[in-house]
Amino acid sequence: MCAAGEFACIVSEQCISSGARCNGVVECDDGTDESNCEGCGQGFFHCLKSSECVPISQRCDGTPQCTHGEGK
Ligand SMILES: [Ca+2]
Repeated sequence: MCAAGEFACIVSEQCISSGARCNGVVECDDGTDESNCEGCGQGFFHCLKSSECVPISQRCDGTPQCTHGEGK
C-alpha cells in the first residue's frame, strides 16, 4: 500500500510521488507511472499517433521527434 498522494506502480508495486506520474520520466521499474497517461507531463509534447512524449523544447526544432513525425 502506498501513502496518500503516492502512486502505486502496478506491476513492480513501488510507491512513487504522485507528481512523478506522467512526468515523462520512468520511475517505476515496470514503467506503469508513464502508462495510461492523459497526454504527457508538463513540458512534454504528446505525439498524437505514436503516444510518445517528447520535450516541448525539441518540438518544431526541424527534427521530427515522434515516430510518425507529428511533432514537427
Ligand atoms: Ca514518471
